[in-house]
Amino acid sequence: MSKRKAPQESLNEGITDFLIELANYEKNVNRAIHKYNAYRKAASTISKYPNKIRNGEEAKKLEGVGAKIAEKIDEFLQTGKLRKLEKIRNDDTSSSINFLTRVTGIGPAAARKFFEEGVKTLDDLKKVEHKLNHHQKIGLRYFEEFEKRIPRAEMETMEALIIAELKKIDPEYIGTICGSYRRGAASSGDIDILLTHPNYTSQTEKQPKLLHAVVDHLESIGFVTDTLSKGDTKFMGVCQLQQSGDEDDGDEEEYLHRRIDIRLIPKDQYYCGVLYFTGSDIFNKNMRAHALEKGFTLNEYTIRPLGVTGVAGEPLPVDSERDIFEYIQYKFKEPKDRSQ
Ligand code: DCP
Ligand code: MN
Ligand code: MG
Repeated sequence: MSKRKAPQESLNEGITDFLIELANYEKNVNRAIHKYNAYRKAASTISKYPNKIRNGEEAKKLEGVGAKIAEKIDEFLQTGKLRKLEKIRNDDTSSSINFLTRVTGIGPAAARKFFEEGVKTLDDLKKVEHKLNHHQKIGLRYFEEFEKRIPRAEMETMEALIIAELKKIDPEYIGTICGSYRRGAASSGDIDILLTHPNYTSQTEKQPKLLHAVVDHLESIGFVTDTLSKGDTKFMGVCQLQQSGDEDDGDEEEYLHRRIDIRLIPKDQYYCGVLYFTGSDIFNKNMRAHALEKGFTLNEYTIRPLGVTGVAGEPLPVDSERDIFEYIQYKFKEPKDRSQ
């Protein structure tokens, strides 16, 4: 999971930027996840709108844009700013809490707790390092590096390396780099890897070794540098590409440390996992809503039919992403068209 989303590029960038800033404020400071979702949804529809929005009335015709957001759009277009945002930016509590949540491992609740203890800045955090848990300490150590997005070319190099190493451990591993990279993004916030193996299904025993063998191997070649958390099916950590020897003229820049998530998924649930972790989160929400309308419940593991009483039945067999789209009669979308 990456913390900082790429800014939306569109004709209406000013509007989508302020909506995303408001969304983050609602999530991090107020812990109002519904408001966060509402602002994100409005920003997403507006970023897809092909014309330059002239006023709130025009925006209100779009899905997810209500009267209150339309009003803010009018204020922004007329004055070039938003009083609400100016206030939030100038408010010590809001700006400090918002800042602290940029450290991986510090969520809205921890940020508020630190703030109440007088901890507001990176320097403050360094002074109370003993109060941070392991995840937060790593977040602090690599703060500047994790703030930088990963260029697609570097993602491609990491993909090639990871897939090649997987095959060395066991040629039967199946791995897919999902997230924004799979959607074709020019840059990504982190690396999201999904992993499965034909010997591992929801009917067999848990096989944490399948995950740990990969993590240990990536560590042994110096690619994985730190662990944030490691469970039976999910690894969260840090990785770094090594500079290749050939262009070693001394002033070569080192690669940055990057956030990496690896998930091990039973083979029969793999494509529901790939679909979910390819996202975007907004696309997932819309597709789930559509599934419900068609009488199915869809999550990161399975798709199941809903009976007349609303009780979910047995998982349906899935052998590809397309299967899932077909069950719910949803027009197939290539990953690059799944931003909403
Ligand atoms: N996801 C989701 N809902 C969430 C979090 C994640 O549906 N609340 C899914 C969709 C995301 C995917 O998981 O695309 C990966 O999560 P990331 O936070 O890594 O998001 P992206 O990879 O899309 O963007 P980024 O480039 O910022 O990493
Ligand atoms: Mn991620
Ligand atoms: Mg990602």
